[in-house]
Amino acid sequence: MALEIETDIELDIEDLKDDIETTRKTDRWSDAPSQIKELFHQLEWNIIDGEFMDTTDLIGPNLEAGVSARTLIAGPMAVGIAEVGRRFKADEYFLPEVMMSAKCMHAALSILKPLIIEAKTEDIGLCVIGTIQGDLHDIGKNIVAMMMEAAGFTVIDLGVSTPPEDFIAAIREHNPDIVGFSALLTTTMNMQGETLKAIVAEGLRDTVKVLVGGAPVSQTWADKIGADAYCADALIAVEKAKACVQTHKDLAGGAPELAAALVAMDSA
Ligand code: B12
Repeated sequence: MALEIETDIELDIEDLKDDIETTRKTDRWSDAPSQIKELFHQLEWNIIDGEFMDTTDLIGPNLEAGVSARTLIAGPMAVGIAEVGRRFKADEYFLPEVMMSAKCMHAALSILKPLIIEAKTEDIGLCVIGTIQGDLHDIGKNIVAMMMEAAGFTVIDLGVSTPPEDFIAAIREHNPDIVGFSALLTTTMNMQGETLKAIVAEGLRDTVKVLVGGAPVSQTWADKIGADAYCADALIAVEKAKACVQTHKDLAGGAPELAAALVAMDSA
């Protein structure tokens, strides 16, 4: 049984700088053995520094130490890329640095993906996910897709810049329980609404539960466009997706009771 370490950490972007600089003092991974803490720190910093080769080299020792792929993704990898986001926002990093860190995330995720799929023991539902048209950001979407796989969903990933018609074709072909839209730009988040309108126009709305996410997205936005749920991160996405196919499986996509029940999970 692979080691699962508590990764439900507060990623307050404003506090992250102090937190990263005093990382050993804050002891983020308090329930991890010391050897694993060191491996986590190295992985986190290699992503921040965009050290592509070293990042991939660090995955093996972490796995050999017994850490699960899921813990690595939701833990040190998520913290590392969040710090990159903070540096970009603060003009400490520019696009080349961000692209190096993104490359590290992609390489690490592609090593971990087969392990996540292999470890899957149940099939609880089907999820179609994609980054919305015009948007090329896919790190967060990939993390959500992998966490959903790890939780027992079969995931059909439509990739980046996905036009509404591709979502519709995938719904017709795969009959998913869940459809997920990712948007990272204020200029593309509107396409979440447009894609949802297209799903409604095709008469498919009540057959799917629609989850939305991405940095500029919020609960207010999800309410405005009529999505079933906003998910702030991959762990919340998994919890809400599971609720959609288990506790609330009899509620149709678009039902106000479903949206209310999923919002209530945020304060539970
Ligand atoms: C990495 C990055 C890039 C990389 C993308 C690499 C890749 N393959 O993804 C590169 C360098 C290519 C890039 C390009 C650009 N970027 Co950029 N980028 C970022 C950065 C630094 C990090 C994003 C990221 O990966 N975060 C880490 C992941 C794990 O977090 P996340 O995406 O939020 O995902 C989590 C949740 O949101 C949620 N979630 C996400 N998707 C979904 C989907 C579903 C269904 C659910 C349920 C949940 C969910 O779960 C995820 C996991 O926990 C952000 C800064 C930021 N703070 O977000 C800027 C940022 C998004 N980029 C920005 C900009 C402006 C751009 C460019 C326009 C820059 C340019 N001048 O060219 C281009 C746009 C290209 C395009 N057309 O899409 C701005 C957007 C500002 C705005 N208001 O719109 C940001 C916010 C930076 C900033 N502060 O200015 N970028």
